[in-house]
Amino acid sequence: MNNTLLHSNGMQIEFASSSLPNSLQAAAITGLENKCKTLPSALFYDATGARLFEEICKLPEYYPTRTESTILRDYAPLLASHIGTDAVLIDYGSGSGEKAQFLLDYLPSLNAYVPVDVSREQLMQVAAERSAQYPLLQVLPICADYTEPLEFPNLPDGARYIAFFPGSTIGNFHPSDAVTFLTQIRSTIMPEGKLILGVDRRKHPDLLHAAYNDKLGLTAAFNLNILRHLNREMNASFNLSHFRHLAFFNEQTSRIEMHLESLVAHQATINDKLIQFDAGETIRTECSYKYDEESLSTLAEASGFEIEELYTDSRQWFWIALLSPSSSSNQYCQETTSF
Ligand code: AVI
Repeated sequence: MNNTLLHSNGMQIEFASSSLPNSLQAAAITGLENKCKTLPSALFYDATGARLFEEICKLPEYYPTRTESTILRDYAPLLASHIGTDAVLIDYGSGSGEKAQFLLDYLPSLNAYVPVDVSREQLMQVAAERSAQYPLLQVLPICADYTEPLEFPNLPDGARYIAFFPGSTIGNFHPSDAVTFLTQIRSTIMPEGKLILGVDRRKHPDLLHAAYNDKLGLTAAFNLNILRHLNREMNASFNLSHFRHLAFFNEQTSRIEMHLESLVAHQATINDKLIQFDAGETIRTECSYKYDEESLSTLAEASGFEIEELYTDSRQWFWIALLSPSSSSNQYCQETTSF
């Protein structure tokens, strides 16, 4: 059965049955119709993409996951002392729940652990595992897209909320969207809560280049898989051999950009729409912003936070930032945010 969605330009868009939400399908088509073609990074994560990403995290060149884990392991006792007693830990995009595990071991008096993830199966598995591991802990899983405003049923009154957003996924948000998301977190944890945020630091472009152009070609496979996903879920006809993976550090915007470059002039269809490609034309599939102290402070301030602590690793490649809502009222304007 086909579904329809009203596009912002007033046109009706038809969607074939698909496990992809209509909004994501609409964003894919709008992005491909742009002069500079883009696709939403959320499309990376079908089952194959999720598996490839897990493998990328183990690659020698891909330092963020390992580095963040080192910081979490080293500073967990200190982070636990900031979290204090009787807190509720909200794990945004809990995934396999591995990262929160570093903290949970040091939080015997946590009031509740709230993993939030769209993948119901993985969420329920994490919830079951944590309940078994910590029989006195309330585990309250929420199956949702964490970028949407969340409803938190059954949370204890008067508890302090600690938001946990590791993985440097904040880097995959455009800075203005990062402000919107962090502002939303701030209103959830107000007035006494804290945010523990994983942030990838700006570093030498060669290191960044290697991390997104690994020798085994897993990042290239991860990038190209987005087209396979669209072929399956949106009745698209992309020929993967007409594209190549392209990733580079854009110094001006301080972000890694991943693109798929069309090697030849050709056409493809998606949900019966014809998309033309010139030779050398690209689809931008992901941005991964790398922060320095100034841009991180700007982001924190624009979202109504102040930086309490910055924990880093011996090579200074990554931060676990501890943020608290700033005391002044939120009078920040997103348009003034520049990075
Ligand atoms: C999920 N995210 C933090 C990863 C990153 O590094 O931006 C996604 C990724 N893309 C390519 N490799 C990993």
